[in-house]
Amino acid sequence: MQTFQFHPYLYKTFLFYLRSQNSQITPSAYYLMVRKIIHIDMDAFFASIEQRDNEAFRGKPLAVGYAEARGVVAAASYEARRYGVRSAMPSKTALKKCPHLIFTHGRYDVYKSVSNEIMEIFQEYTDLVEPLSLDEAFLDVTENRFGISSATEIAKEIKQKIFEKTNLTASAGVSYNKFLAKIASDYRKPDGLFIIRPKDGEQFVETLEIERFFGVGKVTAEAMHQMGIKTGSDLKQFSEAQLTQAFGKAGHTFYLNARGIDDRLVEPDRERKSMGAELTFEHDIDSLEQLQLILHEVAEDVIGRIDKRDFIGRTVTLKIKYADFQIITRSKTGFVPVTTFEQLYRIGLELLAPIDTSPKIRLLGLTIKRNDNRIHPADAYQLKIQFEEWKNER
Ligand code: TTP
Ligand code: MG
Ligand code: MG
Repeated sequence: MQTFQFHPYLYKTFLFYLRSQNSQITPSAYYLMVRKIIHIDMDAFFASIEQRDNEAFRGKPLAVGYAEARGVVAAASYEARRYGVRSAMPSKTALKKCPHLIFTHGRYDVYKSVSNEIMEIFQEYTDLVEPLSLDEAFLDVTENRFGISSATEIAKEIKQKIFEKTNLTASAGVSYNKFLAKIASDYRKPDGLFIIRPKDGEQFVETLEIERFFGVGKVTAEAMHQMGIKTGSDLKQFSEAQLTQAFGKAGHTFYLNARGIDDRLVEPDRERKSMGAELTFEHDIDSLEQLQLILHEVAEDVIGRIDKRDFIGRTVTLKIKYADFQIITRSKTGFVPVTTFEQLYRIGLELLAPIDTSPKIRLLGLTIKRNDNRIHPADAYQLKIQFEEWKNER
């Protein structure tokens, strides 16, 4: 069946638009907006590389790190894991669990170059690659360079290519959001491939231990246990208000994740956090009209510097430096990415209007900053208007 495929940002905007219309998303509407996300993670990464490059290590319990008193295990081979040896474990403990554990020192330049090799493979499919560490990344393959409609097919190909190029195995998770794709990649390790389909996501999450949820560390897990929350299904019993009261902003995330929903975008690493420009005037200025002209110039400069496909900043910051070198900044965060001169200039004017221009000013700067892409549903009503605006601008 052919489903609609949205550009990831359109997906996002549309999702919030729907929510603003009717606080509940119907399953069918959600299905129409489905994204295809893959999470790939190398198996026992450092340890597998050492086993690949040294025959003596193959099939043996191996730890990468220092065996000395204060050493810790960076990576453990699967053979070592059978004895309970894990990453971040003190070497002393590891040796107690597995007395014949072999230690070898890390070769980080080699790990980095293997990492580059796998990242290159990901890039063959899409620009939307978000590396999380040397050995793993998210890919949004909703649209991909080969027009392959099956994300599972892509995941298989990638695993194959990684093996051909590096002689190492990776595990892949395929799903419709980051949260589930990451859990899926871990589910059948090593050399695994696991798919969580949209129709199964919510049920899958019910059985999930709370420790596996995104953002649940030791402290949060303990707090949840106190509340009687052990699994996703326990978590679901709590209202959004209860969860935000207990966990602040994260509570909102837990509420959505418990329903298999995760709106975070795959954000390419090379996407800059912010892009800006500023101008120091030859002569200090105190007229608003003149500042507006300068704003015009600076805004053009900033827009000229951003790559419109990749940069999705929504926060605009105006910086003013007075003649006495005092600096003030004023920011505004909108609901759609600022990508055009008209948008940026308009927001810049709004920020400039209330600023005191009676003391002389020596510098004006303008920056667009990338945000995390969460928008609180309470703010979502605004999107209706902005969605229309955004459509017109396309
Ligand atoms: P991971 O992907 O977490 O682990 P892994 O690849 O060794 O094993 P798995 O098959 O479960 O994915 O981390 C990747 C590499 O990062 C790992 O090989 C070593 C390094 N690392 C550390 O140096 N310290 C740590 O605490 C962890 C978790 C990893
Ligand atoms: Mg790994
Ligand atoms: Mg990893």
